[in-house]
Amino acid sequence: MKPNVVLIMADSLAPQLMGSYGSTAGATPNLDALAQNGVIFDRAYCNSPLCTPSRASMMTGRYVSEIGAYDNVSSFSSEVPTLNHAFKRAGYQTVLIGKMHFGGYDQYHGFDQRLAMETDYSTGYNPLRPPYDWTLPSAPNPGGGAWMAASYVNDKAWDNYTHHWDRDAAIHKEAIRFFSEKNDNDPPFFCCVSYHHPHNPFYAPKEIRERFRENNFTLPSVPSDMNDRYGIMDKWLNDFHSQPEYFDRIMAADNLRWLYETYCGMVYDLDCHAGEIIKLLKAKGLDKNTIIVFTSDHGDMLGHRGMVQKRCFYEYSVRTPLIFSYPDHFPAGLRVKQTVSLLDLFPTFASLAGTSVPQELPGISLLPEAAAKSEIKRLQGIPDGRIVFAEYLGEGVHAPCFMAVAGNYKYIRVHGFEEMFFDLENDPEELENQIASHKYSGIIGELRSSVLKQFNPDAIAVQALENQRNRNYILEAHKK
Ligand SMILES: [Ca+2]
Repeated sequence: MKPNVVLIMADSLAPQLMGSYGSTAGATPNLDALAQNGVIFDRAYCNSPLCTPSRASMMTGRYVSEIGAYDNVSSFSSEVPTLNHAFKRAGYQTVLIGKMHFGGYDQYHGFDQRLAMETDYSTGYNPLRPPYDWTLPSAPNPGGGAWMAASYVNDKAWDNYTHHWDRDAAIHKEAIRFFSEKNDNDPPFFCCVSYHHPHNPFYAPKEIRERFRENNFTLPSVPSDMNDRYGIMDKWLNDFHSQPEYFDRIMAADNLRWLYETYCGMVYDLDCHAGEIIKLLKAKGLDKNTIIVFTSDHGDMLGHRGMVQKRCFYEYSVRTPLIFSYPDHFPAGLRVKQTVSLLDLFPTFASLAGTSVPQELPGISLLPEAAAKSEIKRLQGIPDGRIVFAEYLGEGVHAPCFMAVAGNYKYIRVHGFEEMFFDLENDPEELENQIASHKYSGIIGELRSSVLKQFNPDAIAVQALENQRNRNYILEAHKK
């Protein structure tokens, strides 16, 4: 009997705020228990730290430059197979409950059914979304305004912003109904329940926020010369996010406390929802034959390095939680240190469903790691030092940007402009760019070659700019 797969997704959840990843905030008791009974991937990365591209790349198992899903507006072709098609070929029902932020007309991409569908993001290709143009000077987001750095300041503007809260409640209601109606002799299903929390703007009801009042958060702080440490990509993104205007207000101790209390309140709400799903699956007897996977599309900088939002390749932005739970099949409490990425979900799910992938994909099945500890040595494991890549080809930057991470080393390439290199073990806050350090020249060389072997930055720049030009042409047409 094929196992059901339930993928629970957060949006913008930095794993660093979860108990199972070391946080003491206590925002994730249910997800921590899931991790304790399952396999937790310590070093999981998304492959493009922004909603639409991250999700498109996760769903297709391919890099966004290959499928044209560059930013939050661009679409990818309905002819690119997704992991849904793998499930469907194996006889699964495929259901999406909640958010997926697909760009373009195809809002299904192989999902049989969508419940609690987005109402605000992308209910079809909207050519009137603000255009992005890498050839224009660095500037604040033309369409973002209050959603950028301003939303990281406690100025009461968001005190009554209940949209994400309400939408998540609606998504959750559909999820509970869906699982309530399932029985263990039904055909297998793949169900993705995808919430908004803890995506900014930040709002949590007072009583939820106050749960975290006494917590001794380690709040981010930056050195006084932080401005000199920013690379070109940081400066572009800070401009795009209007970070310079709000930096002092964001980084004030009182404000950071509010930010972390509220963020944890949103994470807590998400955790309660996940907990109810897990409990319901158990009550229905579905837990024995259901794999639960938990992840997020990317994280949020939350003031680390003085930055906000995502889009960049620092740990708070590009890392994601990744937990697999399949009691009696996967080992309990296995912590995988190896670098993995969301591209690995497609091959993993295809092998769980017992079907093939459509073509050679860059990801690998994580099942060897998820199998019993004693079996790992026998199975073909993930080679040490595996390099994981990410791209950023969206709004706010002005050239293709790439990341390669292997072990504790991270290489960033802003094509045609700059390279950066960080030793995450000695410098977890990523404050010391070691690109010129002789000590690391060998590793830097290897990571640089790996990026240039994996991607063709010049060709990607041409494609991305052409895509922007075409969309701007259409936008102008619609304005007449
Ligand atoms: Ca997102």
